[in-house]
Amino acid sequence: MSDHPMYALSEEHQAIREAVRAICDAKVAPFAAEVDEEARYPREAAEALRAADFHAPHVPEAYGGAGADALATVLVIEEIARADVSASLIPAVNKLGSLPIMIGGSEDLKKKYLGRLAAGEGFSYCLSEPDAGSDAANQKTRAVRDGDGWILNGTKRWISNAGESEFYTVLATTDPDARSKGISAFVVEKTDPGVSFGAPEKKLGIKGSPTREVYLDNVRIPGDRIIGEEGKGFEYAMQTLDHTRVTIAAQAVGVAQGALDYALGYAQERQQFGRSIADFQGLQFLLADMGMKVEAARQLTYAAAGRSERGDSDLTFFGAAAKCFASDVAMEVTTNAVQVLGGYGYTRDYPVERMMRDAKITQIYEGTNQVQRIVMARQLLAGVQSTL
Ligand code: COS
Repeated sequence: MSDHPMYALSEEHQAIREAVRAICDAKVAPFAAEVDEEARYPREAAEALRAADFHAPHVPEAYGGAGADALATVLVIEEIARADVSASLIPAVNKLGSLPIMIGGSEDLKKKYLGRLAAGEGFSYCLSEPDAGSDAANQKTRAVRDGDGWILNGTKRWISNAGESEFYTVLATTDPDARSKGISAFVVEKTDPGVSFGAPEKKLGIKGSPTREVYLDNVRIPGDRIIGEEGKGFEYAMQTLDHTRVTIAAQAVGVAQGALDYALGYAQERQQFGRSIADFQGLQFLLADMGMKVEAARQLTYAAAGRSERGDSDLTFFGAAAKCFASDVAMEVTTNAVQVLGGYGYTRDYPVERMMRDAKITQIYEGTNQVQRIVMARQLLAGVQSTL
């Protein structure tokens, strides 16, 4: 038998969780309400995460990054989301934006852009468009060859951290008749002439993470900015989502844990009928269900992270399952946390209504939970078996 702990986090992984939690207690949680209220970028969190190398922990050491494995990256994102989901988009979006390069990019692209990401410049992912949401292959953004380079035109919508990020992975069609086989991926820089941004969307939650349109107006980029092969962009985009849906599951677990922790504390302090409300079995059952579901979501998420790290053949199923299950749990648990706090939970004087609003996006982005169910069913019907 190996001396590896059976079904337990390694000491290294536990140490990462503790380190992130300490930073979040000091530099993320204290600003979360203000960031939400003012719908402003979480600068304090961004600086603290950058200083500790938790802003883009997935970047390999060979490119100047922290070299965190997929499970460690999940732990970082989960812990940040426990304090503030908006701030957890910093490492999550940086992984999403740069993963296409890690999957399909040339060594030169990796050296150039992963190094700058590790040094603190952000990376966003531009797949969605006004008419390409769930139907991601319906790309209208066009990339046309121009001598040695490419010219890009189009509108990308719902782009997380747009304007903050220095770099953008842009999916565009290079052959409009070929649907998914005619899509290619490119790196666009914020400072490329012709790049501009729409007004920040006015959102229900994750107000600290700017969501804006990205406009590409005759943006000319050099030929070496194509990621991998022409026509393979959709494949890279889908492979990327297989991995990053695990990070959305991590956000969901984190925000659910944050809401549960708050509800547990409140239930023991709040007195009604001459005793703490935690003494009532009706509330105990609610809390028990919340704890049980958070833990089930966490286990599925960590199992998916292992598959992401190893590149297992059932990652597509596990990424979709973890994201779908954990985000449904996050919505239920945060809603029930509001219920535990009663009228107080419904006000902005307490953090649980923010957590409930923030949780909602995890059921929507990186593929709606309806799309996740399509992905899971296709995998099951194709006979994909669990690698365990
Ligand atoms: N890994 C590798 N290749 C994949 C893949 C994956 N996970 N998923 C699809 N592909 C490939 C397919 O194999 C197919 O190639 P072949 O024709 O050679 O088999 C090609 O990509 C097209 O796939 P498919 O036919 O399944 O595409 P659909 O148009 O039916 O779309 C869904 C599939 C709906 C699953 C996809 O569009 C999707 O994930 N939509 C949601 C997008 C999303 O998450 N948006 C959020 C943006 S980030 S906030």
